[in-house]
Amino acid sequence: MHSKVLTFLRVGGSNTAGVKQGLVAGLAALALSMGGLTYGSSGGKSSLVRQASGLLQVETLLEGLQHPWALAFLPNDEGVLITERPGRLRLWREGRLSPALPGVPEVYARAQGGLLDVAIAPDFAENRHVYLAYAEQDSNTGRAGTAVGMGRLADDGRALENFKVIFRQQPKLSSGVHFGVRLVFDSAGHLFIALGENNQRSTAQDLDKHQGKLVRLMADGSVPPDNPFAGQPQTLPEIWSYGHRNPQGAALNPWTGRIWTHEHGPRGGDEINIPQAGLNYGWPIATHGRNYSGLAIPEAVGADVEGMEPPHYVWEESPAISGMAFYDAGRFPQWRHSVFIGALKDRELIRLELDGDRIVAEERLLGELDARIRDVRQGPDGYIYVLTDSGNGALLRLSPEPRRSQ
Ligand SMILES: [Ca+2]
Repeated sequence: MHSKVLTFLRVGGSNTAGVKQGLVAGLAALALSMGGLTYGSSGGKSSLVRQASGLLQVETLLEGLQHPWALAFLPNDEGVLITERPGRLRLWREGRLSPALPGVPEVYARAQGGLLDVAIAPDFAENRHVYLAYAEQDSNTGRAGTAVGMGRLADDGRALENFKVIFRQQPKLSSGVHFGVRLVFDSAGHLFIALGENNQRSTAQDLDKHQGKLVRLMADGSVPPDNPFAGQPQTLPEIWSYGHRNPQGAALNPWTGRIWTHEHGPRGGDEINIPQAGLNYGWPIATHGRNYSGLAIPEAVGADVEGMEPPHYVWEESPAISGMAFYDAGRFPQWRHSVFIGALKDRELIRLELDGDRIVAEERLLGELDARIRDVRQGPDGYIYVLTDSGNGALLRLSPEPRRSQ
């Protein structure tokens, strides 16, 4: 809202090693004026987006991905793991993309299903554990649900070994939609799994089902004894919070240590929540959204219902949000204390400015790319990385001004 994107021009990636900054700026200005297209130091296309706060460089590091869904950075410059929804896990390292890693489980790759999120263990350096979330089909009923497992990244990043399922959404109710799903660890090492309600609305309120829940596990899949419903009858002990619809964003707030999630509303009512133990986040009884037909959700009582938590932030019109990253690095000083969220329907990158937990401004970026944005992360180098969702999906890197080579 404050720094609307004004123009978008393809320009020369002029950040060759050793070129002085002034020359870089000069070439960038020349390329801007010419509207030319060349390749950056990454070997990919490079563009500049002008916004109120200055120029934003957008480098296409990688293209040709088939519906990429998530990325996870490995430590020590070991590269970036990328999932593709049809069922491939690949490693991008030093400008090269690996073939599909062997050892990934079979996935239910239909409609919204497939290989979805990827996360690395907080103690990856010791155990090399990689976590995958994916859609899995029940061969008896034909219905599908979300599953999570972990394996060991072996053979110098060329294979996943000893993959073991540590969580299965029960029961399986999806005929292809609303699997969620995002994985995130808190600073104590708990694994949170944000699960969709499989488009079975009322199940989000059922504590004996995993649909529409945020689940909290130990890293090995066991249930933490202090989970809010552990030991209670007719409830599933993995549940942390409930009443969620279809969450596709979850991230650890680095300033508070609390997990934030977001979820798709139906028509309207996409929301951000800061889920607390044992609380009800409303769906489908409390919602700002309506059915796609325009009619009210049958179970809905209103936007705010007593005993249910209102969203921390809500979009009355749905951008269709996916992926979430808090930004706390120094590359974009003006964007510190922001949270970035991808938008699939609105085809933009959303930046929300924070004052404490409060969201005080919303800015839309990258609209000129006209791309569905599926995931966004802060890289270990402090730049912002984005995945676009299509049959020719891309990995993009955002940096301020023409990015300076080392
Ligand atoms: Ca809600």
